[in-house]
Amino acid sequence: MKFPKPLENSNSLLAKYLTKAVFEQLKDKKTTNNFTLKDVIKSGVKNLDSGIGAYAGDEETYTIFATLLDKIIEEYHDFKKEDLQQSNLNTDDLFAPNPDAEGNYIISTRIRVARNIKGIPLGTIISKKQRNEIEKQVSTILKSLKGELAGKYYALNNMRKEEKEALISNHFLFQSGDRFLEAAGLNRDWPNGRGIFHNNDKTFLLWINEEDHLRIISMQQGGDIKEVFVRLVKAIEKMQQKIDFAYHKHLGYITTCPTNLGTAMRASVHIKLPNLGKNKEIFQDIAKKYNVQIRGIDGEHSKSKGSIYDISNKRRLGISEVQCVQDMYRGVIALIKKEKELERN
Ligand code: ADP
Ligand code: DAR
Repeated sequence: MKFPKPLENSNSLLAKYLTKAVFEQLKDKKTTNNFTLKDVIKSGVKNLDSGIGAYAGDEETYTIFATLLDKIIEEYHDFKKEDLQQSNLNTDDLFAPNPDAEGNYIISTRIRVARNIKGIPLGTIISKKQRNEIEKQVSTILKSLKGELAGKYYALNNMRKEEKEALISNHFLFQSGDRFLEAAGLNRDWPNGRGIFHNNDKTFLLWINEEDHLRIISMQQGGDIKEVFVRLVKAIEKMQQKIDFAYHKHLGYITTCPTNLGTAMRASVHIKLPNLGKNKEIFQDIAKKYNVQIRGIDGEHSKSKGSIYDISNKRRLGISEVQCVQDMYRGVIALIKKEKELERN
């Protein structure tokens, strides 16, 4: 393997931390699942506009390639090697009265966590057989859920095009992976082994074999963030009664992308902010101050539509799940306050 020269034209964290010395140290290493340095970096080498540029193939990747990944993780999450991840799913610890009870700004709230099954390779190198086994195991557990979480599983293989498009347009279903995920090998055998479960109210959803083995999702219209969090915790507790998830005392929940490590949680609102949309600098300053990320409303790398933005916690590692939601909440409060000020000008 030769040093990937194209990285010299990239501003990704991969480009920053894969020095010639680190490359020489890691170029012949591989995990017991034969995940190599080339596998770790291929998405970032192909997509020079990556922010991170690296993906894992299994839990071991984070140990074998720690010389590179620890630096990326430390900078992205501001998380030191000696820090430990502290999980807290106690919903009583969350202070989040609805910040928009009148419904003038917040369209919808969604909180998700990623989970991967202990001992099974991640989506980047999982075999077709292993992926299908996950689909069978997880969909069987989901079909046994009762009460508010009861619902139906839809394998992408058997889903009609119109059904799929309707779920995507309503923000319930994932689209086939973008070029970053494609280059990482996450779209292999698409749509085999992929599917979505949702309860009858479509407020609890679970994705199987998208970017991670599971994405556990709670979502609803409006800004009752606490209610969304309570439902998510209930769903997580049900799933972890039956499945042993990959967890590390330093890195927390193990995920395919280093940006999702730790809580693996993204808590977001879709929110109408027309005036902030016209004052991008103020918008970005508030987002930076409150550690929130601004996205478009049709998934990562998408654009805002109708002055509606996806606002979510940026930090996922080194803070607890309650703090992730609290980060998003505080950011939303500050953004609504500024939007109201700008309305008056
Ligand atoms: P994630 O990694 O959390 O899944 P994405 O940005 O890829 O994030 O979003 C996945 C899907 O979830 C997209 O269809 C997006 O429109 C939808 N989504 C994210 N946040 C919200 C929200 N607060 N309300 C409604 N839909 C949402
Ligand atoms: N686009 C890749 C991944 C960034 C985080 N998003 C994920 N994991 N969906 C990048 O390196 O920018």
